[in-house]
Amino acid sequence: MRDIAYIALGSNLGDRSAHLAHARAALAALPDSRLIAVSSIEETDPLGGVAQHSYLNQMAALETALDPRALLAALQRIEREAGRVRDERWGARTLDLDIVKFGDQEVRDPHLIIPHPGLETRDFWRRELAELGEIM
Ligand code: A4P
Ligand code: MG
Repeated sequence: MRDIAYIALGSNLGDRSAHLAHARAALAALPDSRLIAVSSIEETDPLGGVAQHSYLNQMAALETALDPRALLAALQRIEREAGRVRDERWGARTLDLDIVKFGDQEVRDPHLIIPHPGLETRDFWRRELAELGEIM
């Protein structure tokens, strides 16, 4: 079965638009998947209280036959390729990819929660989803 996954792209370090462009190309190249739409890019103030640069955020709609765990593994590989260094939680990052929604699926694993809990509080995610025609 193919579902539509909504993937949040975020970058606040280095060439932010280049990191988002890399992420879009990498998503489009995933196996058994088709990048069907992307929202406009928004510049947003950093959440989380750690002093850092503003973010560029964007939402992608990916039709995929991958299951949520396989998709998470693929996204983490794309983050690594973009040179992300995981140090401080909520800290600056070249590229962050989060699965915001995945069809109607709900996942409650220790390492994967779908829908993403941040959906409740991140207005920019909700705006971007609305732009893609996704009704919450
Ligand atoms: N994980 C659990 N559920 C998911 C999911 N649905 N999608 C786990 C992706 N990952 C999920 O993430 C930590 C762990 O979350 C992963 O190992 C995965 O197993 P991470 O990307 O390694 O670390 P992080 O991003 O620093 O932490 P976290 O909790 O994911 O934070 P967020 O929610 O990603 O927030 N401000 C603005 N303006 N814009 C932003 O995009 N992003 C963040 C990061 C902070 N401030 C921001 C923004
Ligand atoms: Mg994250």
